[in-house]
Amino acid sequence: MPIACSLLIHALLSAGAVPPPEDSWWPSELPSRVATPLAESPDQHDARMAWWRESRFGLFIHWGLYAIPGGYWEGRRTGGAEWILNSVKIHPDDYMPLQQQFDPVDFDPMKWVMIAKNAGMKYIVITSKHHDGFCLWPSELTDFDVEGTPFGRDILGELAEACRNEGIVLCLYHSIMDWTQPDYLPRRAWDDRPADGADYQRYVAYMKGQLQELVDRYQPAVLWFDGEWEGTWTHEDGQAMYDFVRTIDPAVIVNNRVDTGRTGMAGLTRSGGYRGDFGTPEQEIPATGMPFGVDWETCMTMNRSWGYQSFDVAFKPTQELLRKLVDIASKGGNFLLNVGPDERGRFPEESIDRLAAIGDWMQVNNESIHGTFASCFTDLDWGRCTRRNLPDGNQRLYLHVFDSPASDVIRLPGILNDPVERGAYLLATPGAGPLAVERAGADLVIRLPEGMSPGIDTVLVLDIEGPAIVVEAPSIDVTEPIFLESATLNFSAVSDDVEIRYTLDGTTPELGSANGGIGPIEIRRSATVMARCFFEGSPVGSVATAALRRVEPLRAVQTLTSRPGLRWTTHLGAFETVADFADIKPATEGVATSIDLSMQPRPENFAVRFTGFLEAPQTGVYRFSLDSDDGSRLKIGDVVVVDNDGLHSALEKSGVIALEKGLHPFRLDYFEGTGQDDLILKWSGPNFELQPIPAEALKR
Ligand code: FHN
Repeated sequence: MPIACSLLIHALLSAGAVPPPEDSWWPSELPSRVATPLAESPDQHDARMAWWRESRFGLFIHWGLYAIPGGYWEGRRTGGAEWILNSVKIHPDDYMPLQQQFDPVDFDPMKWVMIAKNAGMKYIVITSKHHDGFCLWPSELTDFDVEGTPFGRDILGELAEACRNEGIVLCLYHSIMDWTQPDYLPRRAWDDRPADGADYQRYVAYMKGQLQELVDRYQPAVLWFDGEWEGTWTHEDGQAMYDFVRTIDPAVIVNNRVDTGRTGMAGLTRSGGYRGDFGTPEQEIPATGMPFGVDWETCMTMNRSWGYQSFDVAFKPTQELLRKLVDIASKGGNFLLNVGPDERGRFPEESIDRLAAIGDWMQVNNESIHGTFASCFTDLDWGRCTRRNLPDGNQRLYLHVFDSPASDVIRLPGILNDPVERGAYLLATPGAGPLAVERAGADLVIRLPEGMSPGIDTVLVLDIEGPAIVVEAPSIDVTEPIFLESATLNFSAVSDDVEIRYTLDGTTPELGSANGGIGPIEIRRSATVMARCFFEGSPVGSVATAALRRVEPLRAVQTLTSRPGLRWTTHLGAFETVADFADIKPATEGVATSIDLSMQPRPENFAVRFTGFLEAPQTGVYRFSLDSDDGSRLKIGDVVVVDNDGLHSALEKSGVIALEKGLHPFRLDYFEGTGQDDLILKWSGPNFELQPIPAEALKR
């Protein structure tokens, strides 16, 4: 490198102006959106998702007619924000005239975009249409849109232009549920508009027509669906909608609320072919990172409301919001932080202040967020870690120090990589000279600058040789936690440079304990297995535990005869647990050779009970996976094998039981409250993987 150039780089470094890593774009141009085929390969999928993964941070905007009442109705403070039509039970004929009051004279799209950009946000998701059905763009398909307001301007069009000018990516939220569109079903209970002429598939066609308008006019990079939970929207509708939008725009990214596979507010996507390119945890952050390759984005309000409510002043402090951003990025997710503009088109001052403060931090530290991926550590007691790969094959760790550790050092537990010779430095002042990095067994220890007070989050940078190798608890590989005659154990760790030691009596493994690295271990008695890694003679990482029980199989029952199929009964009522319908007379009954909801008597507030026998094809250990919305419970004989009871959105639980070959009394109770309904029961057993229970195994 010519001297002059190296001096320039040195000057930049010492001035704290660290050139961003090569693989980041910001802020000069929009990212390249990659069009891929519907049946895309993993590499094609990665190419389509790249800009979104790189972004890590976006602005959510909930704005519409509901900003006018802002949580008040007929002079009363009702709350409800964007849900006010529903929560105050307002008839559409009384709600829709708000259209004539919509005149946000202070709407300034460039101001909105610059607030987002200066906060370090890379995309904006705005509600093109929320549940009330009002459209923020001039639609050819309805008069219930912005064109029919005193304001009249194309809000989405103006925002799209401001985004393009500033290198911010425009994305659109679009609600499937629509409380005012005449073909949408179900009607709200207080909505007495006749439903007999309503045609739900005509509504789906209307929705597709509007999505075509939005794609053609504004080219949203993400379609953020919502309101998928009412029973009228099916998995088939969701699959078709995903395919439709990915066909009209092969580069578009679609969230998992387009389909019906979202696991409630936890937001992740159930297995089984449910569509969606990323999961959507809402108002919560997953406790740990996700398996590699699972994309997700937490959406969250700054206060308690998505839509504007003047009295909702419970804004989260800047430190809390910023640390959520860092926590999410350290788990490999995106953060979609919401603002609800008021009826004049203004962001609340509290929102502006917090975004500006976050922007001050991002101005210095944005490379520790943009383009990074999840931490290599499960748990750090002083903060979080994000990282990126470097062109030379090394890895850059960004160490986010939230709280000053007592001893002025931070410990990186179990990391076997050596630091590159440069050592560690403060991202904010890279030229201030390296920080001492020492190896302490399997840990690296970094000495913090004297008296450093981390404030909201102080970022240290440490480059390590090669991809991170971090030793944590070994994994104890065993098929099931119960066994009949014997069980086979295998132990594994992330590196061959560590030894694995284990015990079977629940005591903590020592260096002299049994060696877990010499192949499968067979046990024939119940055991509490504990395993730990050792590096250069010292323990490293946490202890792994597995309780394994030897059991006797449940005896099969002898019956004189059995016929194919389970008996089912349905029961009507608003239940909260499966016990609630135990004594309610059946409304209908019949026989089923598969477990599904084809017999459901109505979309909501019903229960189904399946009774009969389950035929175990051979003696062995069986696992049952029960996925339901709402509650369910599976009993075999007198054993509750899976208890998935209660009012909840889609949730999967599983349980194991040892069965003798033959027939076993079987009872599955399920109830549905309101919204989405699902009941999926699968089993696995000796020599077969998880699958639906075949008809030949269901008797009565
Ligand atoms: O009902 C909506 C709500 O109004 C808001 O849009 C949130 C944001 O994700 N989504 C639904 C509630 O889960």
